[in-house]
Amino acid sequence: MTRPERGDDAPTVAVIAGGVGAARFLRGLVRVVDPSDITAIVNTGDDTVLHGLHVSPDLDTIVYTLAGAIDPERGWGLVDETWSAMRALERYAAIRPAGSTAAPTWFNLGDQDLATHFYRTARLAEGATLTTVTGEIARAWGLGLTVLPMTDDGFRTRIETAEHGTVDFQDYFVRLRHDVAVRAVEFVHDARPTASVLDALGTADVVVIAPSNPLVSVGPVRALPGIDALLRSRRDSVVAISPIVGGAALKGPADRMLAELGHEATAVGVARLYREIAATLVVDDVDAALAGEIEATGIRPRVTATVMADAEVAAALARIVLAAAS
Ligand code: FO1
Repeated sequence: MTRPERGDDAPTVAVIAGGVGAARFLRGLVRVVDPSDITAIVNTGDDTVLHGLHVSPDLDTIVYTLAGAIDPERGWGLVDETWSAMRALERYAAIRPAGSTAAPTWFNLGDQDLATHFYRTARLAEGATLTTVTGEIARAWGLGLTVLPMTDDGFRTRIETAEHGTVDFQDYFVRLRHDVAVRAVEFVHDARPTASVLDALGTADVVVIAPSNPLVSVGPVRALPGIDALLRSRRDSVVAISPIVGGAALKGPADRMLAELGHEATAVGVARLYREIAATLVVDDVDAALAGEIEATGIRPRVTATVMADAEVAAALARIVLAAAS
């Protein structure tokens, strides 16, 4: 791996991030920009509490991916994971009284992954902020970039489904296998962005909106007070990457969710969602024919390969994104 060049003109970059797509982009960006010049601002609307443990899936996906420790098949959790604790829980799940939610086994926490949730939960109980604990976890995994939760306050993404009422995000995503029709997305919070998030988004040379779900990954960050106004005020140096390629999401339910909530499930639909906060939308080669329609929404299209099969493709994408901002 070639080390990124540092120089007076090396840009500082803030990346608004969800989980897998953002993690893959960051894996390329750290090859192009010195990690100490990168700040990832990560969605915490997917966070959940299981077995009394605070689980932050998007933060962990980013940390594990950049540490080279992610399970490449699943895109979440650790590679070479073992599942003894989950198997041991089955004993209690079998005898749990009706109405109890003790010993949930629908959300898989691997034995090594549990250590991260133990540490995070214990440090939060000691009074540390999620920002501080996330910094400690990133340091434990040897990361050079700054990883920030979008807020230190509580924030729950809730999904209104046609068949199961309104449920927490992980109930929708994992328990119901995101295989149910979505009627609405709600953000339940009284949260503020942290000072470090506002500082990173205000001072970075370039802001990138990663190829994450615009509604449930980027949406929570945008729902925090002041974020959209800040992005609008510096729109010219904000570049978004479409997570929709050829009318489909590479991972997860973004395409179906966009359509169900009245948006177009194409790069044009993504352009409409971002045109006020970003000057450029990077779209995949397969969507080249949509460039005119994207331009007509008021955002400048940049067409290139966005499917990050490996870190080299991700690095090439990162170079193009940075060039598009300048
Ligand atoms: N996703 C699943 O589909 N099933 C799981 O059992 C599961 C467990 C899990 C544990 C830790 C973690 O950090 C992520 C986990 N995920 C699981 C992924 C997670 O639900 C999603 O990646 C995000 O919340 C959507 O961005």
